[in-house]
Amino acid sequence: MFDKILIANRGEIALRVLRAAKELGIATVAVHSTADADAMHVRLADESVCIGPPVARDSYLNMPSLIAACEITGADAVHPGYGFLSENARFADMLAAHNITFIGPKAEHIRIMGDKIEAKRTARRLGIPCVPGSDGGVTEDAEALRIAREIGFPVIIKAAAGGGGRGMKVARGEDDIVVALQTARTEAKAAFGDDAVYIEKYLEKPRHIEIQVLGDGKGHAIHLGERDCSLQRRHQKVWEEGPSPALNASMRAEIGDVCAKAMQELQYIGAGTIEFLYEDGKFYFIEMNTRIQVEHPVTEMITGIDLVNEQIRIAAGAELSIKQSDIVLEGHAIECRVNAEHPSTFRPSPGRIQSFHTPGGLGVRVDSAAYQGYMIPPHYDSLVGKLIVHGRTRNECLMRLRRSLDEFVVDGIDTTLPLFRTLVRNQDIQNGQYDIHWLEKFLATGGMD
Ligand code: MV4
Repeated sequence: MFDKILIANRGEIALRVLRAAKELGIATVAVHSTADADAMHVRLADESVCIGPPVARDSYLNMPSLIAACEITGADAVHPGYGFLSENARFADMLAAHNITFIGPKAEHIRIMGDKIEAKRTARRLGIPCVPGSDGGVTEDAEALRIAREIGFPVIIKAAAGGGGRGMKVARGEDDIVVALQTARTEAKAAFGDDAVYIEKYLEKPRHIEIQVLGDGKGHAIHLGERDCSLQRRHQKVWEEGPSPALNASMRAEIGDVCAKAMQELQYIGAGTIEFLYEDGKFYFIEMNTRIQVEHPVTEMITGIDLVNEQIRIAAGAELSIKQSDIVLEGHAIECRVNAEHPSTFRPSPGRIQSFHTPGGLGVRVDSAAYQGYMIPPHYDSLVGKLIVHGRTRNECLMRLRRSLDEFVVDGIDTTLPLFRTLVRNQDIQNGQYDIHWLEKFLATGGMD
């Protein structure tokens, strides 16, 4: 096992990793920018190193500073959390060259999944169902038109280097395809320095359902059920829940087994998430994330598995502590991302938290690095904390979420808590009847006015 883990992140995920490390008896090193000198992850770590100025590019994304921080403190492993360097294959390679373990998958797998064309090709080879579309990249107008006619309109053109919704163009008919292709290529080049794009059938009203997987690279891989992340705004997830209100046990087992077998074949190491669009009873692979995700607590609440503990142990060479038959999904969990934003305009609201009171009680978890008097810096994402609630049934979970939201107090800044108090009382949400466009439509039609 590792002696000391450096946590290359900040905020609630840095605390989450710190807690898992401490429970394994592993010493922790926090790193921080000058803007985060009084952050909670710095206070709770055994040691801390300042790695640069507030701008993330010069601190949390600064690979030489992070390597130096490992060498100064004698850390033998790095947990990247999510965001920042968590899916950077060069960082994984650089750590390996310095004999430091990257707590995550092989660099090769990060690289494959980072290229959305390569990811889809790999998924298809492994028997994972994909959205119909081009086999690889598309450069020529005639080729794009031929593929679009073959799969049928509407189609969507996506950047190979994109993901998370950036660089997508929908073409509804033959007249749109040339402009969509050229615009997508130009925007992809500008945003990612890579103009490679691919084409897919555009699904009109899917849900976003993702499968959590764990592999030990030693021949074992399992799935831990799904999370339904359809409630998003501008490609930012707002509310995540599991199990999905749209699935039954046999569909879950079927897609889960496909994912687990694929990860076994790939000899995937660590935690991963396979993202699907789900429409009319069918799953379509879109992307794979090779990191721990913001919404991982939903899965932890319904499985009882500590995903970060598994990540650390697997990276240290251990085998999976559980087999597929040990995974029993129990009850229902919902996560609300409480952001420092106005609840209807979503304008960021950095500033000092005047009072902070978090809900508690059976089935209630709050993952947050905030505290009374904490100054939210303007340089990073606006997450104040995650409220995760578990119940024996979805309805019990909704009622528990309602009372937890009513207990939660964050004064001094705007937060999205009022949005969640409205959503938890909404009939469509209570019925589980929503797709990826529901939230934006709700907001556009005055749902929060
Ligand atoms: C799609 C799609 C419809 N059809 N692909 C957006 C984020 C990226 N991960 C994939 N995205 C989409 N891909 C096909 N073939 C619609 C979206 C999409 C979306 C997906 C998940 C959650 C919210 C979304 C909001 C708008 C569009």
